[in-house]
Amino acid sequence: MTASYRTVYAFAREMHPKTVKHDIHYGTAGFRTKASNLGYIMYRMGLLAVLRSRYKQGVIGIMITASHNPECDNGVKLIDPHGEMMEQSWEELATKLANVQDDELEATIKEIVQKYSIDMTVRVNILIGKDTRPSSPSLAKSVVDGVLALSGKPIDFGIVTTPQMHYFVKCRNTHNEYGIGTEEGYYTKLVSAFKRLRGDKFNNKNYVNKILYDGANGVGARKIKYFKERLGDCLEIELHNDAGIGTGKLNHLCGADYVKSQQLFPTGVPNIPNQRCVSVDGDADRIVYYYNDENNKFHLLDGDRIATLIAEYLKELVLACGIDLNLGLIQTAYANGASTDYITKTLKVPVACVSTGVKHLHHKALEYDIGVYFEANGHGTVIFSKNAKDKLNEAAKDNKLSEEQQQSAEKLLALIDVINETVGDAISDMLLVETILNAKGWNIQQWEQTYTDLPNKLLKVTVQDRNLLTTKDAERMCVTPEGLQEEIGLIVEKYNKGRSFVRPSGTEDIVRIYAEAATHEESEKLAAEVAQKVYELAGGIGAPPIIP
Ligand code: 16G
Ligand code: MG
Repeated sequence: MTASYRTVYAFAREMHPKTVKHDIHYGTAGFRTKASNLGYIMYRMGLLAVLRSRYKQGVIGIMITASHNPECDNGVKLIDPHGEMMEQSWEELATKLANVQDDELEATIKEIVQKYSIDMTVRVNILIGKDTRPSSPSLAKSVVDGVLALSGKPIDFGIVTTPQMHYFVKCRNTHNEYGIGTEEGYYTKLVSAFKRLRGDKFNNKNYVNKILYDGANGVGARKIKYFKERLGDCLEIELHNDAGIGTGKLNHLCGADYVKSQQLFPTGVPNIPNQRCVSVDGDADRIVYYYNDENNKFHLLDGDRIATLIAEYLKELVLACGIDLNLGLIQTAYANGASTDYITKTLKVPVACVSTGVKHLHHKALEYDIGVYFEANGHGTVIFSKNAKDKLNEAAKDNKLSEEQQQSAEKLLALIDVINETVGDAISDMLLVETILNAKGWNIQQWEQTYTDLPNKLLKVTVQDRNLLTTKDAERMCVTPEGLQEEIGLIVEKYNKGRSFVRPSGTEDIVRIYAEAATHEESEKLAAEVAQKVYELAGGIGAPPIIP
């Protein structure tokens, strides 16, 4: 025991010394910064994963990725046994372990072991995955050293998408009840459910069985090839932005985050009028749909659109089954006001608003029999409770029910298998959307016509210290700096259908501003006015924002 603790320090000192003086925090989605600063953090997260795994008596996952960030960044997050993000109470431990001096590592570990009464003799497996960033292989090596230093067993899954990692972890911990915990098992589960749902009926009415896919030059481009092989004619996927390791510009002028935040068509995808396109992000856990019309006008169908499409379809199927299941939709303050209106007033599905970050949405969604959650940026999934699954399984076999009822239950069961319930999964979400569009016989315009988005604008302001800005009410209200919320209120009042909020980013040293209003010009002006106030009252640095 003592020996392994000594290894911890020796490994740190000799191979993974702390190289950054300032503290770094476990943020919204783990640690994320310049890849060159992450070696020792990776090593320490390897250590933490072993502690967490022994404490939870389950397999823990580690994903190395910086998602939609530039290629020179990287990051790391831990995945808990059910395949969800690591419990929040351990984020503090992660931050502490990341920031202590090398010679304090042993003592910090001992403290954690004591506090949580961790049995350090338990054998544990840690699953490790990484995205396509050139820095990922060496960072993975540092993670492995951390796992070995505390006598855990690292299992390397190589290059995988973030949602694949979440899936693998859940499979291992459910002894493959959730699915087979290999890449092959993942493809087989999703593709066979998709084929079951599609049957031999496609090109249903206006549905066109072809999609252009922007892989963001990342892991999403690699993995879609395995889907293409298996899907065959069932869904024609034309792949673009598929650069190999280190050769393409990951997320540069392409990918889901670029398309959503810039509201622009990506480079590298052919511009064909009215052609349905999708972009995924650098670790393939986000997806957005879009097209250019015949006048070359860009139309975006983001996470809110996907959420409403899914919620509507699920509601129809649940009604057709005649089973009493409660369905809820979870959004964040970024959700377009028009989508929230449509969901509550037209679909009559209850909506909850929570803080930004997948863990908050996921957590809330667990309160429903069927919880649909999506961030506007395209990250989201659906979770089905055990109660829902049990009832559907019964209904599918219940001969007292009508044929239509039984078939609807069967459809819902197949949908569950297309969905990656552990976390938002771009490719799984795409298969789900394609299933629904095909079932409805809709083209992308028909989907878009369900409601009209309010024009909106995202801005950011660099500030001295983003922690000075605090919020409440699911980030919709600003608490400090004093007076800022009142000022925002006064500005918003001037705009027709105006809404705006500000929040400190959890991943960058900036404050984000969101604004929506009746017209494009108004939304831009509103965002800029609010940005100016943030700059003034929250310690903006650099050039002040300009009103258009
Ligand atoms: C991370 C979050 C995402 C959130 C985004 C906000 C996860 C897996 N990802 O990418 O959900 O929308 O951060 O970024 O939780 P921000 O705090 O910089 O605005
Ligand atoms: Mg991502």
